[in-house]
Amino acid sequence: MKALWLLFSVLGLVACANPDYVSDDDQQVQNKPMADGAYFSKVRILAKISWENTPNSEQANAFILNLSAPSDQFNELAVSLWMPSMGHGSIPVKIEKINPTQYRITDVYFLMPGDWDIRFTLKNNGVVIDSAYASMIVP
Ligand SMILES: [Cu+2]
Repeated sequence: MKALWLLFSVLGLVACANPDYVSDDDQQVQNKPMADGAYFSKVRILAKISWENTPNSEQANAFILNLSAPSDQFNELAVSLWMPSMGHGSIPVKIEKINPTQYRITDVYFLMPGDWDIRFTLKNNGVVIDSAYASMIVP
């Protein structure tokens, strides 16, 4: 966890130190999807996935989403699954807000082994505020 924060700090410093060289490519590197979380760059919140089981395509999976800070910029979290290589999604997940920085996501069905994105969207009264996704290989 500390290593991840350090990584973000370093990326932030590099971006600030070389403002003339910041390009879309740099932005994409900074926002490169992680397997264990996602970074919402607009609201500047890191969301970390903590699996309750070893994720796999054979059963329903569940995880806790831990936000790095509470925020009053959004009042709704949407989560969906997407298999980019095949262009299809999955069954809707269930989302339960535990507290201002924690959500429990259940009924996470990866329908087949392979590459899956977990897409997160933050909304405020139905308006999309920010979005990010995690990207992982599911056995
Ligand atoms: Cu598929």
